[in-house]
Amino acid sequence: MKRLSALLATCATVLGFTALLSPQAAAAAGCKVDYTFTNQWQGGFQAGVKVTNLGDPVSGWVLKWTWPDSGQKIVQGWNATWSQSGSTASAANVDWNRTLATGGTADLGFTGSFTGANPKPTAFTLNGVACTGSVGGEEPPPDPGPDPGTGTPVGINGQLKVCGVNLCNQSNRPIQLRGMSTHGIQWFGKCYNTASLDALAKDWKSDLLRIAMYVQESGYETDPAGFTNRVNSLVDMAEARGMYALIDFHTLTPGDPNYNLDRAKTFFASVAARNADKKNVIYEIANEPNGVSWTAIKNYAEQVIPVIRAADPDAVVIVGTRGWSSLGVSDGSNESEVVNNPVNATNIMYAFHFYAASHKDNYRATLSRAASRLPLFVSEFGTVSATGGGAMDRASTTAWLDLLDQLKISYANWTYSDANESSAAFRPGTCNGSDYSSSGVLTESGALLKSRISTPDTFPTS
Ligand code: IDC
Repeated sequence: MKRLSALLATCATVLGFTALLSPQAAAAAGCKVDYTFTNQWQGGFQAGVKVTNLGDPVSGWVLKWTWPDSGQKIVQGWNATWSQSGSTASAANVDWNRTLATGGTADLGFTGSFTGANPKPTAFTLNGVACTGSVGGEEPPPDPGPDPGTGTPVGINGQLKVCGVNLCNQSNRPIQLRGMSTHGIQWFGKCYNTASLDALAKDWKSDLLRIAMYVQESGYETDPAGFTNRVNSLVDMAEARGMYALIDFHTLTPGDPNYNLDRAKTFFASVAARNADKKNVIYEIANEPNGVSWTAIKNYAEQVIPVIRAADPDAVVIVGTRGWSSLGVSDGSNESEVVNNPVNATNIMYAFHFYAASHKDNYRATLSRAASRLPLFVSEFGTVSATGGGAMDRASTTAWLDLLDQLKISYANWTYSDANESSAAFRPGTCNGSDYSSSGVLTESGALLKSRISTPDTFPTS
């Protein structure tokens, strides 16, 4: 049967209609692909792709893969006929490498461009058959999973949980995570790459990366699969560096999260299933509800949280609060509406956001009071005004951060980006280069945040 398919494949290819055959008809029984980066530069890369046929000999083949990040484009390839449809790349044999004996190899390569992350594809097919890299019944060695690294925030703290009003680590001790938020990944994807995340983990010693996935404003709603992939690849990049990843469903306008309820269910079902075994993931289900009652927010939360729990039962979930996650203060209310009517779920925290130049003593008083009643997470704050611009308020920012440190409340600062606004940590244009470490690339806000975040953590282990 296999011989017959090979023969059919040969005839078909000679006649030039390989594409008309069902994939199985021209199938290779097994294959292995080595995809290596031979060079990378800002926005571009070169990759070598070595394919080894582990099955029956083939004459005429097509190698395919789908990038987990949709930002890659093949610019120019060699040793194959290259094409791309969406995030799926295809390399078809050229005349001289048409035949691949069992054990035979073909060495291909291409230059590409990318936006966002540039993860390697993980699944390949040769003539429609998955390249599992094994022959016959041999199983590939089990994947031990990435090592978060001893001494990293995830390595020390492991799976987090809410205990009382605190965020606790695997030793059941309260901890505070200090880190940065991306800007909208639909606009600033180029800022999140190997060099910038290395700087965040190693120079800033950040404990977490908040991944701000806008839903509107050219975000998730325009390309659900693409944005889901980009979030997942940023989760992996954080994990590889031992950082927590806060997946932020960045609703903003409209302010009623129920407008995006179906999208939220679809998105969280997918990311929670995909990341369930990871220890570094925290879910934030609605960035900043506004113009909407606490009852409506609570109702949204009680529909989305079970979707997450069904796939990933033990992850911490953060719920946005009324008035742009101000616990209601920006709407003239306060924390009592949550204290008296909490979300019916366990292992959750409530978001509190502030912008230091706009939100001062009465907001700090609310947070201080609420901190003994509710588990709070400052999943976003700025050193500037609530517009994201204006002058940095050093005194107010310092008062806020001292308070958060004292209360062991975790935080993420808006933004780890080079946006042309004073809330950004990097000067405009930084993300077009590869230097994220020198002091010259930092804004005033970036310098202050880096000095606060990079001080040693005190994570108790017993
Ligand atoms: C701001 C960005 C700005 C963008 C605007 C609208 O800094 O570049 O044009 O959003 O998308 C928030 C929001 C956050 C805001 C930020 C500053 O969560 O999306 O980002 N802010 O205005 N809440 C309070 C302030």
